[in-house]
Order: sequence, then structure tokens, then C-alpha cells
Amino acid sequence: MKIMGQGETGINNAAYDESHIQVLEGLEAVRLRPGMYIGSTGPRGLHHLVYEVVDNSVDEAMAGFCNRIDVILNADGSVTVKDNGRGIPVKIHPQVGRPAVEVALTMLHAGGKFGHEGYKVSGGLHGVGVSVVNALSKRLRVEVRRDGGIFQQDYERGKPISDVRQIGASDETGTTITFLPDDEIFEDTQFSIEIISQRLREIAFLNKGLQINLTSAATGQAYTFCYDGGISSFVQHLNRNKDTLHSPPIYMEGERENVHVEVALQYNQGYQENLFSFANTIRTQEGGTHEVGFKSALTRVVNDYARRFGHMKDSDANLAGEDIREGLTAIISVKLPEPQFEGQTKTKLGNTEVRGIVDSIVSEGLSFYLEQNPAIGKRVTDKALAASRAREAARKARELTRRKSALEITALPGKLTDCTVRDPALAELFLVEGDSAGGSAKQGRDRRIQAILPLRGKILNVEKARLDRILNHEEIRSIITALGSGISDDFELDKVRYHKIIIMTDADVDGAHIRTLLLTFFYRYMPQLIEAGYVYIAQPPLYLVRKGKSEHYLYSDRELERFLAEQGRTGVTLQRYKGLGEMNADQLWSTTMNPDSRTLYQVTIEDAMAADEIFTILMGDKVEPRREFIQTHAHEVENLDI
Ligand code: 0RA
Repeated sequence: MKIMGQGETGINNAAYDESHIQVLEGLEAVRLRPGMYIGSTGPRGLHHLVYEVVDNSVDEAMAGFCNRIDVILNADGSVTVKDNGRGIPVKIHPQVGRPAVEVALTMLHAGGKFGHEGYKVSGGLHGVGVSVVNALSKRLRVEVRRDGGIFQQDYERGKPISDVRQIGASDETGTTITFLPDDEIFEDTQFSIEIISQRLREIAFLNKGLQINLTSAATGQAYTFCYDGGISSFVQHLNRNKDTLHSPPIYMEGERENVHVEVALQYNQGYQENLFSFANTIRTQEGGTHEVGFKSALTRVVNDYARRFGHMKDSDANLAGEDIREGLTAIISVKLPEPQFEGQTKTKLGNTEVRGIVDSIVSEGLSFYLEQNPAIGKRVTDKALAASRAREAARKARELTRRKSALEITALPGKLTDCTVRDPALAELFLVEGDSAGGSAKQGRDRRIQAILPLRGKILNVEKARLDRILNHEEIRSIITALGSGISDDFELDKVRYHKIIIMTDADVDGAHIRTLLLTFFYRYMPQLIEAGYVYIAQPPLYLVRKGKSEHYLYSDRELERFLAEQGRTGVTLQRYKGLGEMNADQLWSTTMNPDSRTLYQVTIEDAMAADEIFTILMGDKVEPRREFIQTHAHEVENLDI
């Protein structure tokens, strides 16, 4: 979001009049259809409010006017975002006749209508602007320091309840916004400091030198994120529990035609490719031209290098890109004036010129680095050659599997109790921990649309196994066959037999472990499944409360607290469910499986990444972080089998 200060002439009147009309009705429209602006009114949409406000401060930082942002979760449930940028202009906006700060906070402009300075554009996830946050807040206060003064204005549900007033003098500059999300709009107005800290850390990595402080007034938790190493530090952070092939990461930076490119990469001993790309600090989940440029440069440079230095014979076939990316952790960050976001989730960078620019900057930087560091160059090529041989072995194993399953007439796994409906859009697959819960689920289910696959024992540790071994693991194979979509490079989303894949595990440590394993497996071998929004976690109740004749199922400790606060404790008996097996088929159906009354949690790629991280800590090669993790979480991992 950018608005123009007094005297600037970025807006032509005709265009402005249009948006003005749109705007007056705008904030009401935002309150009527919040989902259209922030995605949802669930936890994701709620956290989106914070990101939207922070993104405006990040804009200031990218423009070079701000190097510190403070985010405070206040005890009353509101959030404060404070920056030391130039401050939103407070003088009268020439076209509207109101202070510019009021315009910024009350007028909805389709992102980009107002002029931008340079290429330092932030988005906001949907680029909707801070007025949307205002519209969805019970109250909001903006405080601006600039022009020698401190100015303030208050709003309720998007409407000003005071004029912009000067409340003091200051020779500092900056903007502070405090907002309380509206509980008429959001299902739950409680912020999670863990979720917010993830995104703020990411922003700090992507804007080197920018300091972001995050504190919770209620709990006293405090984080400071500031990385002079920028995305190199990001890569080191991602590889922190891995054994690396070289240190520090390889770093390249360049700018052409107003496109600023930064790439950092580091190999580890693992097999996973961890490539994350960003455009103007927005994660480009679906990739795009910057990723394509990077990948083609990497593949070409490593092949050329391997041949020139005699690590490969002239007669050898070229190494494939995926072999060269095995064990690679890389961040690609581009900043450009008018990013075009395309794709299903608008997270694919479309600007065609970016491809060649990234390609040439990476080619140049990487060739130079490898020439200067031949020992590392050899390690990288050796690793890619090993990956290439392993891939060939995996291909053979897969062919065997295919032939075998052809003989078995691609039989569905014996343990699967399938549903009758054939339309994947209607079909649900429950992955259920244990045979006894599996039995209840089978009895209780709606057999038309719900299939049950009970999972026995522990799922394979996918971190340490290559694809060929994973494909031979029984539990994993039943999941793959039941889904019918293939795996990894052979994955085909439109072949998935169920559009809801629901993980249903006990609310104990083993349950959490199995869930982590499953999410890690999906994240690594079928990420498209998560991206398509097909993966869910069932929410079985934690408690059954009886009071007199009435029974209530409660799904969280917060719900329990609330219930006891409202109803009192007298005459209450409380049963805590440890496992799904403690419920009979009817109870399991009505509390957890019935589509009309259940709650499902839709897994995001961020959840899966977090699972992957936990997994890496618990299962990875390094012993030290694992010991540390187990010690800090000892109470949760009593009987964890690792
Ligand atoms: C437009 C113009 C100018 C600053 C900003 C917007 C601005 C907006 C936000 C929102 C949060 N923090 C912000 N910081 C700055 C400044 C124009 C000038 O001074 O020349």
C-alpha cells in the first residue's frame, strides 16, 4: 500500500474519482465479505491482519527509510506495530480534502492504484492495504511522528471517531498502529506468537539488517530478529541441524533492469531439496520465472564444471537438475517494481524478464565460485553423481513395484475399507491410528463417502531413507495405493481418489508422532496434495463434561476453561480422552467424523514445513540438537520411539 503525500501528483483525477466511489462502499463490503479480502475469518485470516500492517512497514524498510519494526501482542488482545519509517503523511490529501493518514486507513484501494516509488513494493499477502485491517478491527489507533509532531486518530470498525489531532511534539519519525480484531468477524481473536514469529523471522532474513522485535505483553516472551547475513543466514538456519558439504553458503547478488536478485545456497548430506523462492518478500509457493532461471543456471553450470574439471567423461549423459538439487538448501529472493503473481494460489511469479536475469546472475556467480573452490566443486559433483546412480536404482525398484502391482491388478490395500462413492470430490479417506480406533471408525462412518485405512505401528522414518526404500514400506505403500496418485515425480493430483485425506490420531505423544511422520511424508513426497488443500487433521474432543443430565464435548483446554468459568465446577464430572479407542463408534461419528458437526483442521504447507522441521530435529543425523530437543520436550516425549 502506498499513498501519496501532499503536493505529490501520482493520482489522476478521473481514476481517483472511480476508486473514491468504490472506496466509500468499500469498508462495508470488507465487513460483509471478509474472506474475499483476507482469505478467511479463521486463524489464518486473523494472522493475516498482522502481516498486512507489518508489510506496510516493510515497504518503508525496502525503500530504505526504516530499519526497525516492533510488534507487540498486548495483554488486551490488541496488536501494536511500530516502525521508524517516514511516518504516514498527515497533511490534507489534495483530492479528498482529508488528512492523508485518514485516507490510507479508511479508503480501500485495489493494490497498485496509487503510485509506487521505485521497485520496493510490498504486497500484503493479497495486497489489500491497511484499511482492510481497520475495517475488521473493533478499534484501531494510528499514531504518526513526522513534521515535528505526534499525530493520532482513532477508529471503530473502520470509521474515524476523532479527527487527526496533534498530541505532542517529536523530532522522530515513524508510524504506530494498534488494532483490536473484531470478535464479530473472527471466530477466535487469539494470536499465536509462534505463527507470527515464523513470518517475522522470514521477513528479517529477507531484508538484511532490518531489526524486528516481537513481544507478548501477557507472557513476557520476546524475540529479536535481525540478520546482517540476510538470506545466507536464512540458509544456515534451515541447515542448522544438518551436516553441510561446505560453509558458509554460496551467495550471489546482482541487479539488472530494476530487478534485484539475491541467491544463497548450501548443500547438506541429506537427500532433500529445500528450495524457497520469494518475490518482494512474498513466498512464491508455486515457483515461477525466478525459480526456472535459477534451476537452469544451476544445472548448466554444474554440468559444465564437472566436464571441464574431468569429474565426468565426455560420453557420460548430463546430470539431471534433480540430481544436482539433492541435498540442496537454497533461497532465491527477487525484488522488482511490478511483480505479477499468477497460478492457482497467486504465488507463481510471472514476469518473463526475470528468468534470464536470474539465470545470468547465478551462472556468473556460481561458475566463479566453483573455479575458486575446486574442492567444494568436487564434493558437489560427487554428490550429484551419487544421486544420479541412486535415482537409476530407484527407477528400477519402481518398475518392479509397477510390474508387481500390475500382476495384483493394482489391488487396493487389504486393510482399506473403501467408500462407495467414486467422485473424489465427495470422497474422504481417514488415516486412523491403530486397529481398535479403525474398527470404531469403520462402524461409525458414513460408508457412502468415508473410507477408512487403519495404520498399524510406526511409519517409516522417511528422513533417512531414499525413495526406493520408502516405496517398499508397507504402511506407506498402502497409503500410496489407496490414494492412487503416485508419488514424487510421478505424482498426479487429478488421480487422487479422495479430496479429503483426514489424519485421525490419538491426542497423545504417539499420536503426535504419527501425525508428524505423515505430514513429513506428504510434505516431501506429495506436496501438491497439501497445496491443493486436501490434507486435514481430525479434531477429536479432549474432554467429555457431564453436568446433571447434559453432556458436552470440549475440544481444547481453552474450551474447558471457558466452560468451567461459565458453568461452574459444582456437580461436574470430567473425562479426559487419551485415545480414540475410548470412544465408541457412535461417539466417534458424532464428535469427530460427522461432516455436519465436526471440525477439521486444514493442513497448510507451513504446518507441513514445521512438521518436517520437528522431524529433522528428532530423526536427523545430528545427535546434539536431538538430545537438546528431547531434554526440553522431555515431558511430551515420554514414550517416543526414535
Ligand atoms: C506513503 C508516503 C510516505 C510514507 C508512507 C506512505 C508510509 C506508510 C506506512 C504504513 C506503515 N508505516 C508506514 N510508513 C510510511 C512518506 C512520503 C514522504 O515522506 O515523502
